[in-house]
This record gives sequence, C-alpha cells and structure tokens, in this order.
Amino acid sequence: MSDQSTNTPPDGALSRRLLLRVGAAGMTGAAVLAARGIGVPYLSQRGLLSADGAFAATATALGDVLFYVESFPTSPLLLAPFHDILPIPAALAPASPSEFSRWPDPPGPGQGQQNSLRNQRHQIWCDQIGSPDPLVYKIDVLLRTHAFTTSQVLPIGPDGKPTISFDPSGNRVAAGVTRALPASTIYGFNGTFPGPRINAEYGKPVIVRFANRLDENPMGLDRQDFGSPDWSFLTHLHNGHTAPESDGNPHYSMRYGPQNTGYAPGMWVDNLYLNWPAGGDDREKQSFFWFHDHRMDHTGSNVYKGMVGIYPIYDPKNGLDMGDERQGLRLPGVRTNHSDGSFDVDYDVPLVFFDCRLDDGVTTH
Ligand SMILES: [Cu+2]
Repeated sequence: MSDQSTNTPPDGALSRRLLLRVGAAGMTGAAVLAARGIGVPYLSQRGLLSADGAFAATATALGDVLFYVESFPTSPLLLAPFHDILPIPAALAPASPSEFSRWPDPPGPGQGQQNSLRNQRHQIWCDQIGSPDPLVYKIDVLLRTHAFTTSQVLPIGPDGKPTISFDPSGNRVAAGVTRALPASTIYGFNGTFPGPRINAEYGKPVIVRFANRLDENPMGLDRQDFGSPDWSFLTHLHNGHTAPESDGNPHYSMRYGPQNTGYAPGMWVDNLYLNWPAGGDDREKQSFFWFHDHRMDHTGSNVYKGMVGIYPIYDPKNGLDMGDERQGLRLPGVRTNHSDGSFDVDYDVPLVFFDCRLDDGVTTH
C-alpha cells in the first residue's frame, strides 16, 4: 500500500532484500553483486571489498556486519494501537473415535500409517510406555486471511514522514490520508493466526493429523510473497521430546521420506506427541510449548506466513501444574474437563508475541 520506492535503505547500508539475496547466494553471489557495484561504497568503506571486486571478509564477518545495518521495511503508523481485544483461544476439540475411524487412512501404530507416503510407522506407540491411546486432532494447513489491526493507519516512509499510498486498483492516495489496512494472506493451521491451541497433559498422548490444503484458494487470494514457494510444510513441536518421524524427519535428511521438501499439498502426516518427558524424568518437564512450521530453508518465511500454534502441557502428576489454582503449584487457573477428553483452563492466558513489519500494509516480514 505504501510507496515501495520510499523504502530504500539509508546511504551505504544494504537493504534486507539484498541481504537475503547475499545470504542465499553465498560468497560467489556476493562477489557478483559487488562487481555490479551494488553495495560497493558501504562494503569498501568497511574494508570488506578487495581490489578485484570480491569480498575480502569471511562469510561470518560479513554476516555480523550486515546484520546490524539491515534496513527494515517501514510499517504504516497505527493511529489507535492497543485497542484490539486479546484473542484467548479455547482448546481445540479432538475428533471422536467414531469420526476418525471413518477417515480413509485412520491413525494407528501399523506400518505405513504415519503419513500419506505410507513409508513409515510410529517408532513408539503409546502402550509401549504404558500410556493410553492418543486423543486425535485434525489440523488443515489453509490459505486464508488475517487482519493484524483494526486501527486506521497513516502510511509513512523510513523518515517517519507521511507518504503517498495506493488503493487496491493502484490509484495514488495523497500523503497524509489515513487508511484502513487490508487483510494479509496467511498460511494458517486451520486457517487462523495464531493457529489452534491444544491443551495437553503429561501421560496422555496426542496425535495431530496435519493435512496440507495450501493448493486450495477458495477466496481467490493473492498469495503475496513469503512462505515456502512450493507450498509445502512440516511441523515441529518446539522443545517437545518427539520422535523424528513426528517432528519433520530430521533423521532422514536428504535421503528418504519427504526428504528436505516437507509435505506437499494433498499430503498428510500424523505427528504423535507422547507428552512424555525425556527419559521419563520429571525434571525434564516443561509446560509452555508451541508448534510451528520447520520446512527446510523456508522455516522463517512459513512462520512469518502464519504457521504457529499453542501447546501447553499441564502436569497433574504429583499434584504440580494441574490447571487448578487451589492445588499443586497454585498457578492461576480453573480447569474444566470436557467429555471429548479435552479441557480448558480459565485465567491461564497464553501470550504469544509476533514482531512483524508490514512494509506494503499487508506483507509480513
Ligand atoms: Cu522451534
């Protein structure tokens, strides 16, 4: 929405986009850029450019210096910040056994039951550690929209001064005119940002069936930039003690399975979260987790694009964090158990911080 041409970096600095290109292309690419004269004044000033036009510094040194002069895009000024209601997501409801048993490929411990490639099984099933069968959740990865603010905004340039902007048809809007931000396109777990909240409990396993439906565009959205270009994904439960096949196959690297390319549109994967501390050791227990995309080479862009969800694990064992402020650690919370096996904890409110720039009013960085 704001004038892209006003987002040029200050003299001598390199833009974020150039930085990303340098990072992606490595030293050879950097030398080519230097040879073309891009960034030359800045680089030679820092002694990073040799006489033959190639970088004299190591990649590390270069990265260190460039990182700190990165020129971020300028977000439009929010005129009424801190007025939007904090969304407090309720616990996602699991699928009932009668529901998921009718799926074409129901989850289970057998060979080939772990993902749509049918080339793996869960290496440890729940009964091997004395746990009950898992609650089963379904999360679709969807192309949807999210409004980052309801505030009116004033388009500004990097100098903080009002700048011209454009309407959806490309017509120029004068500097100083306030605007409403259009919605941003996201790749979201169940199509929301943040994605769903799953309340888990130590000793009670969970399966999440993640299905990639990013090829569907029912709203006819402009995908905007960012996000894995082939629309693939995979999911990592951050800090979880999770078997690799349920955590994006880091053990397979480039050789088998989804390899380094993630799960493409049309594919699904069952991530089994045993909610079991490493070594069965209570001292390994943590409580507040989140799950997010971990697609190789595109983790950052897929996360910016919206693929995040919230996953606290409560710990009733030994009466610790029970979600009941009258017991155990007496952390704030009033727990309500639901008949489907899920539960909500009132007054225990997760806070998720997401730092982004909307350089054209819609595209997250
Ligand atoms: Cu992580």
